[in-house]
Amino acid sequence: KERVFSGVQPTGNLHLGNYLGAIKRFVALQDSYDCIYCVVDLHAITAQLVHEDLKGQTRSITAAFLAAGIDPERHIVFNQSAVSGHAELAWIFNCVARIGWMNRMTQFKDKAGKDRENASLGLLAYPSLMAADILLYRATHVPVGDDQKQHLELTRDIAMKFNIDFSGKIASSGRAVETIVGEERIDAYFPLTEPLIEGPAPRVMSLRDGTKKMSKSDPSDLSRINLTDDADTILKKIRKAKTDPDALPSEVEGLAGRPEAENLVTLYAALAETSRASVIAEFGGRQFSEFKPALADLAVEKVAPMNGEMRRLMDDPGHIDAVLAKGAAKARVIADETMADVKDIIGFL
Ligand code: AQP
Repeated sequence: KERVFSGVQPTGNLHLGNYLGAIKRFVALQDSYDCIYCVVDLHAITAQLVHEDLKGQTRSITAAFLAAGIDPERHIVFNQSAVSGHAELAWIFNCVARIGWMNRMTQFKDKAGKDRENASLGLLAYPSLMAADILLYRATHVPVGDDQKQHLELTRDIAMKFNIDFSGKIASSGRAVETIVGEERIDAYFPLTEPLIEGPAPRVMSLRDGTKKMSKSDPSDLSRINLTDDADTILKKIRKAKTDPDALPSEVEGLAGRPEAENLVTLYAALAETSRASVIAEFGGRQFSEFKPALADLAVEKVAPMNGEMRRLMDDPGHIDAVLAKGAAKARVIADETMADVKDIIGFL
């Protein structure tokens, strides 16, 4: 079976964007791939070094994985810092990647803001660590939201450069995984990972501004629906969601140029597991005052069971820690093998 890797940062409450753009897809891929799902705590310290409760956040993301339906027995669930290969391979990739590649990343520009000189070096090197996460397991597919597309292209660039720079050694190591047919044929060690960005809602937008993505770090809690929100909070947030004054259009095409309306219809469709066209067939021509309560009821119906299960799991942190430790042991077996190969290919004694 081909291998899937993806990660989520323990940097705050998970929201519907994380769920619909990533975690729901993680669950669906379990039947067709060997899956490795990671709570990426090393990434969490790139933008902000000190966290009040990093352990609690790590357990909470793990609880969300399990509550959503990820099976840690059949697949691997662990936290990144428990497997040292991530940091080790990231260092090597820091020497493969070029500074110019990192400087072009839009996430770095957004997160560093105007004061770039003061951003952590880790924030600049974030995509290098992400490439290490994926390639440590030689994963072939990575399910992510649309915001991660550029980082995945960089992962491919890093894999390609490593494969080319060390092609002779890779060929003689007997560990080549594939031969790339392009301008030239080379023996590759790392696969060129495919992003899996399709899915019902690869880019969920903020409830306060339809042009910004729904984000954990948005200062306004009204901008997102957290998986931990109760029914009243969800109702309130959807009631207050920004919209334009017009009714919903009678055709899907009518959503163009109406980002807030488009976002709410996309959310409804993703939650109901239907198409936007059928949402419009049902609600087209109706006012937001009618559509919003229906959307809120649906969101509550979908979020509440997961919320309950997360709370139940969080009552037993010992169990969550045991799941992570077991997952890390399984991950380490694959990671150690890759690191031994990589060290040999580079020529470390
Ligand atoms: N709005 C979104 N729509 C669809 N998918 C999304 N993802 C994040 N936001 C959206 C996807 O969720 C996965 C885990 O995200 P992460 O925590 O690793 O990364 P992030 O992009 O930093 O998440 P946030 O919530 O947006 O946090 P901040 O505010 O720190 O930027 C990823 O697959 C991501 O694509």
